[in-house]
Amino acid sequence: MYPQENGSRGIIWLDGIWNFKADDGSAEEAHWEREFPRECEGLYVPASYNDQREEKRYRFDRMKVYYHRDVVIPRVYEGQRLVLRFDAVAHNAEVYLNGELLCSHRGGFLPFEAEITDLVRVGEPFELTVVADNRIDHSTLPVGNEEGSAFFGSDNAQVPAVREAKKWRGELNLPNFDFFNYCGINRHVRICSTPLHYIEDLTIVTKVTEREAAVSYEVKTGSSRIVTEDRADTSTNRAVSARSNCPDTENATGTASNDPDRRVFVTLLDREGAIVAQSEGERGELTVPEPRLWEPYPGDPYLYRMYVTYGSDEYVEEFGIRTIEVRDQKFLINGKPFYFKGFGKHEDFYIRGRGVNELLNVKDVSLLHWIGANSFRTSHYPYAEEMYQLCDREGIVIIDETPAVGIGAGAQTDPYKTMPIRDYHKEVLKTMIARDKNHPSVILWSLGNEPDTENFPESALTYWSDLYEYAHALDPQNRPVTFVCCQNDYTKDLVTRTMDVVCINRYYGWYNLSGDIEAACYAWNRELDFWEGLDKPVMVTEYGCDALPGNHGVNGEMFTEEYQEEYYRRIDRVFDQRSFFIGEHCWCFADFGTIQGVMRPDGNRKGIFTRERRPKLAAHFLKERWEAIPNFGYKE
Ligand code: E8X
Repeated sequence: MYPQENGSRGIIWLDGIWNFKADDGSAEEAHWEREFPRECEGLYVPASYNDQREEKRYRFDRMKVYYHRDVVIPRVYEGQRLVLRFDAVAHNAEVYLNGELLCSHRGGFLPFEAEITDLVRVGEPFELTVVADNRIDHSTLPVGNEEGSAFFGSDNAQVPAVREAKKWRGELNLPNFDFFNYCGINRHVRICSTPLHYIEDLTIVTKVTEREAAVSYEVKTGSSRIVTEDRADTSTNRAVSARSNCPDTENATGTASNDPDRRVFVTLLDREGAIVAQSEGERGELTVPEPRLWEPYPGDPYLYRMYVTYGSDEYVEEFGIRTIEVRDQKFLINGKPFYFKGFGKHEDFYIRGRGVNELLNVKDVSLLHWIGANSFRTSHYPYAEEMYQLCDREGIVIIDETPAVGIGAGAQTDPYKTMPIRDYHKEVLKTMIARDKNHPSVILWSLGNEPDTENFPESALTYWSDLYEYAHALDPQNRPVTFVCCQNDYTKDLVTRTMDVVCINRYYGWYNLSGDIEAACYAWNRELDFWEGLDKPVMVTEYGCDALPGNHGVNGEMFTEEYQEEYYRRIDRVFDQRSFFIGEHCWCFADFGTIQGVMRPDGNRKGIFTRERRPKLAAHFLKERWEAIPNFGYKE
């Protein structure tokens, strides 16, 4: 559950300057987790560490880095359950409290937490050490490039001197994906307090009928481990030399069902704060007569609030009432055919790297409104939770993607056999859906981006079908499920056509048919002929070309702003001819940092906006186009 400050809950923010030191090879032996070196730097949290200082290692080395700080919990928190929460640490993390391992976590884009109630004493300082590991390989999501081959273009690996030099260089930390491997404590760190008996989870599902909506809810409650006898399931938390801060563990035991003081009450409020419906119990169904539906901007993204109490704990969740359905090659929101206008994005900015950036989120959503977009995909990983909250409120539609990028497109060997990621991928999917399930803005799950589906189509089908079923089973709202298909020989691909929405990334006129937009349009038409017969709605989740801002030409050639503008103008006309074609996401919203390479002049420059968020020429074309395309009924 997202942390909340309210009448029953408090937050101690641990954002700010932390002690920082990159492992120089001696960390393990010298036990930095217990004895943090006095010679260290101050670095800002939350943000990637890579660009905060000029140290070359911070950008290029494969390594662990150590963060450290002292924490004191104010005495007013006496008797409360205390949980240390990390919104995201990339990629793998270990957390130590006073030198003892508190918890560890795999993956850099989802939250994790550990209860510390009995491990700390309020009013007395303790030490926190976080070890963040930036290593990427075949077992991580996103996937690392263990072969060390050039990601884009040729690296002349057949030349003996090149081969020998690569061997001499040894292990690098290369990505199998096209964004900079920004790492560290990328999102907020907080200590969150709740009462000892607390609301652990809330699930909201809405159904709309003719004149009313049924809002069903389920509340999960929990108790601090200091009041439950069985602590076996939190055994990663080892005892630390501090005694419990709760004096009254005896009287506090009990469960929700047998204690009349700890019942669940639920109140449903409208936007103005008026009570719409009320209920009691851990699950139930509330009726909203004549509901105001959540509609994408410029419609009204109306939000209701569910106020839950359980004993002395309380929690408020904003939610929307809306329906989603895929039917007859259409994507229906509230029963109306929706047309996706927008982008693939990144969490990426100067200096902060992939660090949470709420100011930039506000700016980006504002630019989405400005340009007439209604949606984006969280390419290529789940974003910081604050972005989803903002989009709920601003009426932006989200395709929510797991960090499964780099699963062997173009591979010589079957990645589904060689990469040990199957179970982990499922785990990540589960955590993402659990985290984001209540957001009205989230309308489609993406299982991953551009895996191999062409060289090992059968293996791919087994792998992705399993995840597809799993996602449907996990989501209480049962949203549509997709994955994003790489430019490939679509006739060999067996997976893409099995998804609820066909999402394709295509670079006709850029990586192939380079510089020839006319041929690109022709190719698009041939491919769309193919999809037309397959009875699924189709959208493009990436298409685009690099444009260097300020680079112009009368006859637009590659890398000019004119070429990018013409590319979109002419290809978009092709999309307009096809009724089953339900949306266009340009790649990319803004220029972004990535691995160096011969095709990456100061990053990936396919942005419609520059990295500092200035519009390129194509932005003005898209604004004109998208302002004329309604959210609903465009292809009717
Ligand atoms: C690109 C994009 C990349 O940034 C994104 O993360 C995934 C890529 C193209 C795949 N899709 O290069 O700008 C290239 C396929 C070539 C046929």
